[in-house]
Amino acid sequence: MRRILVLHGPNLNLLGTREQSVYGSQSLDSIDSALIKLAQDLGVEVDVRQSNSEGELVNWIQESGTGYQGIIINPAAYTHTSIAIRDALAAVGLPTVEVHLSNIHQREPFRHHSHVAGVALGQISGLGPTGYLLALRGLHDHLSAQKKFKKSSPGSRRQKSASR
Ligand code: CA2
Repeated sequence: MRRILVLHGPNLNLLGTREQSVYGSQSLDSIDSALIKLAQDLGVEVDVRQSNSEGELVNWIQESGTGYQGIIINPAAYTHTSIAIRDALAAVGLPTVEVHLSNIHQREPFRHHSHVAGVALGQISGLGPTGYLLALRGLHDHLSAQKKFKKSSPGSRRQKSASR
């Protein structure tokens, strides 16, 4: 079964308890439950983790090279500071979707730059908890398309050259 690693960065464990005007009222547990439910519907497995530590996130990204096919990550404040997380994602090379609850481009200038965006398949920002669900659907579609392409491309190339 396809396995997706979902990583939440620092302070996201506080969701629903403070700053509700920025991040909404939903708790991290309830976001995770909705993701797990969608994953079941799609027939994929999600492994969901949260850490306040940059090193722990880097270790998890490195370890995902075996046994996982994609990553969904909200690096939280590390989005704007962590070259280590970007380098780990680039090293592992798994398709990665970056998610932000708030629209980082409408906020303070220091939140406008993401170190992760340049190595991500895509970024979803500003759609609240729905962003995680869209990320899972998008990653699932991407992996399915990749699989189809890998299966069909050598054969179709052979067919094309044979018919010339
Ligand atoms: O919008 C997002 O998802 C962010 O990644 C959230 C980060 C922020 O540093 C990024 O610029 C954008 C902050 C997460 C902190 O979450 C809290 C939740 C409740 C109360 C306090 C912080």
